[in-house]
Amino acid sequence: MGKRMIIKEVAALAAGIVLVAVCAGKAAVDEPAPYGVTPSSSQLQWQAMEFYGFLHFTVNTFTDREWGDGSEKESVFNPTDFSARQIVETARKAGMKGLILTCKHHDGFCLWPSDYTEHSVKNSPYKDGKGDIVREISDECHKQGLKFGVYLSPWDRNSAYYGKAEYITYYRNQLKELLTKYGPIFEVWLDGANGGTGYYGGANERRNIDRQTYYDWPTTWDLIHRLQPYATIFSDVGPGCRWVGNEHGVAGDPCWATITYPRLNGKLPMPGSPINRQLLAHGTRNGRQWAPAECDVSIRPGWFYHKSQDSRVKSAQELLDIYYKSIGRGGTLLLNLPPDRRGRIPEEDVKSLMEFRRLLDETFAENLARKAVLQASNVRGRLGEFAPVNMLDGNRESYWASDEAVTTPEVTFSFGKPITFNVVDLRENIRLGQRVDGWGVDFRRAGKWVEFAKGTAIGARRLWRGNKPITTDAVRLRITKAPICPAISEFGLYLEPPDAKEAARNSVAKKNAKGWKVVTASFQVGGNAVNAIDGNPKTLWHTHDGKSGEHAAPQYIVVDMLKEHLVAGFEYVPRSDGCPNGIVDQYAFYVSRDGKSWGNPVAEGEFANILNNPVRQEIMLKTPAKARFYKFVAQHSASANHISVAEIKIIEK
Ligand code: FUL
Repeated sequence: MGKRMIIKEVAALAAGIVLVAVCAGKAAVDEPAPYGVTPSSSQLQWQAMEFYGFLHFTVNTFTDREWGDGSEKESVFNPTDFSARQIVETARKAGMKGLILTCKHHDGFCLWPSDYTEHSVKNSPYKDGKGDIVREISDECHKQGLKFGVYLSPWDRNSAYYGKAEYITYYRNQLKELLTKYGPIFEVWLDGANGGTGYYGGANERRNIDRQTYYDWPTTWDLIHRLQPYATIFSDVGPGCRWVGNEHGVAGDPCWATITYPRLNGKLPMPGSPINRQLLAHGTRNGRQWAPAECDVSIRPGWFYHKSQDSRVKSAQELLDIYYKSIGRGGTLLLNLPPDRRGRIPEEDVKSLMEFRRLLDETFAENLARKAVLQASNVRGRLGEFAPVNMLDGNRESYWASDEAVTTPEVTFSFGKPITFNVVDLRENIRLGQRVDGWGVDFRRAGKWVEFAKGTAIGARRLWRGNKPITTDAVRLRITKAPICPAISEFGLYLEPPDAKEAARNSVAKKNAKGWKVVTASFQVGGNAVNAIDGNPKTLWHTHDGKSGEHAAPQYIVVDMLKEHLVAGFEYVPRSDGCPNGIVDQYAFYVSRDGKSWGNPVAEGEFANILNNPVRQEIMLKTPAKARFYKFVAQHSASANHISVAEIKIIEK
């Protein structure tokens, strides 16, 4: 069918509505056959939410930690001015369509009065033990029109059962409580962090489990499906949606909704198995499973509230950049808003979110493509069911499709008066699978086509953000590669307001003074220990040498600050090149006035969750100490048998 059909339409919205109406009765007849694996109806609903929030709130909020070890007393959980209304309202005003609450994080503390443990709100001072945070947040979500989801950490550092068979029953019992008492649940969030040291009912030991077999996940997934048939199950391996492979909220480019997981001993990998992060970020073209990416990120460096991070809330422009790299690459965006010790979203965070919302609203207020006259190289059907104007009606269901054999059709958008844009917005009708392998968008300059944007995957949504606004009288969309006819449901051209791209606010960085010296380091290659204090996070001190191989933790470095300083704390900056090797997750820190007598460490502990979220770690001393020398000991690395340090910085009083 090589015919070249020219269809002219004035793209008035009214025309779009008429065409959709026609399409409703007729679509099934000549609709293109679905391609490859396709989403379930709950996955489609989930995908349409696009943007929703995470609430990390528990004992950690009060102990200033990222991971509790399970020994926390219930009495520490004591929000002074908790307001589910303020939290949900903030999320709603930011444009979020749902909220997922950490009902139980790794420390095992339950935000609802579970019948199966004493380690919960019922033994906390909050509302004299009569409170139920899960109830308050879920009720408020339903009241304000947001969906509600639950995070129930499989790893429980409090439970004496953990590591034994009983724990699985305990875990499922808790899941049943959450899935039967709090209304509809849109997502169940199953974390991959698992096993290791913990309190475990007072045993204080390391418990390792076999991630493939211990949890018997398929039975738990069935339970979830039975109790909440519309809930999407999140984990690094789905089955509903997949982790994107990082905690920066950034999807790969391209990011396919389908994925083929490599088998482990002939079986599908289970949550927490080591899966190549690039595979998670990109998915697999024509993959076996529909498990689209969910991009999780916190508005602050940590997942829980820490006062010390009040000045490091992501700016509206930083959030916008994440939006384009997550939702704009076909994923969903799960943005964490950590309530503070009052039990409210802090003012700084609200301000940044509202500004972010304003920038988004201003950007997407008007689809300039609606002003165009459209010409398609090919249109499927005769009654306009699949006409290109369907791409302008804001409806994911209606779409432009070409005849069966036409896989590289084009549409030209001609404007009576020139328009100015810098953002392109594309969607496929994913109900029919992910069909497009290549696309391009051009604009016309002095009668010639100039390429503006191009890519491979489209999927649920593809946003392209140009650096400079383009003024033009015509734009062309080309589908350049597809195995079958495409089904494009939306096409938009938008102009961002000028302040959308302001330079991202710099977070306050502590600088090492020039001239400080490395006195000694336990191991270094060619003097590279100095890289830990050179102020350049791109250069590393690492204990991996081409000749002698890897040198495992513990490793230390001693630095002379040349004169006495009042040391209030220090920062460990992990490598940021995407490679996890050598990232330190346990440390000790010493100070000395003379470089000879050191005494006990002035700080010691874990950099919790650093592997998944490799951001700089700020550790404050209990009391500032006068010192000329400091010693940083990397006691354990989270990956590989050596250690790596981008920077160690001193925070002065
Ligand atoms: C991780 C956890 O270990 C973090 O603490 C946080 O909850 C993050 C969203 O998931 O795996």
